[in-house]
Amino acid sequence: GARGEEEKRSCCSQKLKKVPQCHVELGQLSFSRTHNVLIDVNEFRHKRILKPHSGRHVWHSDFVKMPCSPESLIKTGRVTSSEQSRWKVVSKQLQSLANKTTASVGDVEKAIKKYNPKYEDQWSFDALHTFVQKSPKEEKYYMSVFPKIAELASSLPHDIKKAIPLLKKGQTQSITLSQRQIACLLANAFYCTFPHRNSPNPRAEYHNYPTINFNSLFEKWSERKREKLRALLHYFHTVTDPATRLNGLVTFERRYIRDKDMPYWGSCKETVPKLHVTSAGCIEEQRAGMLQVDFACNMIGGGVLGSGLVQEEILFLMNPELIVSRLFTEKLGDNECLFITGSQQFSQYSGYSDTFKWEGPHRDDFERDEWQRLHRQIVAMDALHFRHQREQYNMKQVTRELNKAYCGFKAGDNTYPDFLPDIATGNWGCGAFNGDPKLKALVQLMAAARAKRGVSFFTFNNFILERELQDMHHLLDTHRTTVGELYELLVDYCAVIQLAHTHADLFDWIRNTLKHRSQL
Ligand code: AR6
Repeated sequence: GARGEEEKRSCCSQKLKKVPQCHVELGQLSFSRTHNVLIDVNEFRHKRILKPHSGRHVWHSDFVKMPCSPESLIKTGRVTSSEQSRWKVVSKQLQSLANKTTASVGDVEKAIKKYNPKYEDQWSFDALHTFVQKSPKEEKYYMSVFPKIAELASSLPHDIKKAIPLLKKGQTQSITLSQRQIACLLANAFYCTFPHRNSPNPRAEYHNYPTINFNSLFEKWSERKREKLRALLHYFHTVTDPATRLNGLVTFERRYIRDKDMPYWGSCKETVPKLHVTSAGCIEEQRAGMLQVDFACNMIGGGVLGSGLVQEEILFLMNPELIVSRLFTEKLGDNECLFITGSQQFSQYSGYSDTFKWEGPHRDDFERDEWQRLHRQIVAMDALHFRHQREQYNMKQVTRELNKAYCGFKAGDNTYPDFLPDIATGNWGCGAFNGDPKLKALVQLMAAARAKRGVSFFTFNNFILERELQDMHHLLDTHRTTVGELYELLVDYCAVIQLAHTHADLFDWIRNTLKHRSQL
């Protein structure tokens, strides 16, 4: 029957590679020029203890400016301009919240505005107010979790004892920190303590970084905000519960490839990689153990702290530790991606966008690697945002997307592709960013072929695309079409589209062209 046919099609590919079966054993966790570890590596090696590494905070443009840095000052007094230590003011507010058993949203707002006096009239907390007011009885824990978040935030000087480097443009750099440290940083984000991060001015010091303070989450009530707050408060509720053991590490790695090290696509000899296509399920549910693609914004996390609620934002809400990347990841350039290894999933959801709902806690049962990181690897890669569909049929744009995907799929230095898991992806760049799903699917297949990795492709309930992609893959496979030949086909196709008044479908066009050529 149809189902049998379907299964034959989807199982015809060889088995997909996944971690932990497919994994290169890691060397000892260690610090290097390009790898900053925020815990004490000796304690970790010998006793498996996650203790903050001692060092010092640095007030410098290469590092995150911390609210507990002695250099961080706050203006007090409206008339006379006297200054005092920011952390003194902040920790006083946090401590007095932490001493309560319950705190109202009014208390939270008042505290936050005390050390953000500039935004007293600008920041609204209406969403947080409405959220708590309207929350059902069984979720009334919110008022008691605010003090706990404050307590967690106030331990910042004990949890982070050295400077956190910024992951800047044009560099390959990584940061490893403990889940506890991430929780503490996120608690500070919740309480909007990070200095220099609030100015919307395009010339502001951090204009090239995503926002990190949560104030934008607390304003402009909507159903979306309700579900976001449910997910995030659940995270804080869990991590502040004494019964929870946060005993892992997470690594954030920015990878950059120079233009001259990018493949010369027109002469690549690889043929299409193995491919598994399905319209059922989604990346994160079905493909545990594979490299999961985050359909990212160049400002990592996109609208997670605002009103955005599509693939990336949902991923970040389910795995809130990802949000801390916004603290230190500069806007991604064309040849770079961010890899996150070890983040934990805390929640489950249903729906998408306006129908998105937080569905309760998730027990993460992933195994851990030698560095005590959960075996979950995510790569954030940002596609181009096309205002008009036509813009994308242009080899400059196509090549940019090929390079970006290649950067996301390529094995890191000193790693053999054989030991890497395959890639779980789908309609990258084809929702909010307006891309053509067929063109983007080919681009990703070409990049994966070059990186020598298989692909598991989720069409997200698109049955037609599922079938068409399987057929196209089959065609390219039988013709032994190489990546270079495909690239040349795209060159021709773009030329046709630029000239034509009507839109020829990419797959139809390739099919006809290949057929025509084989008849010559
Ligand atoms: N698994 C598989 N496929 C999915 C999933 C999933 N979990 N979720 C969505 N899709 P979109 P973009 C499919 O619009 O176009 C964010 O604000 C679904 O078909 O999230 O790259 C970012 O921060 C959907 O239409 O990605 C960026 O700013 C398609 O993938 C921006 O959106 C694209 O999902 C990126 O937009």
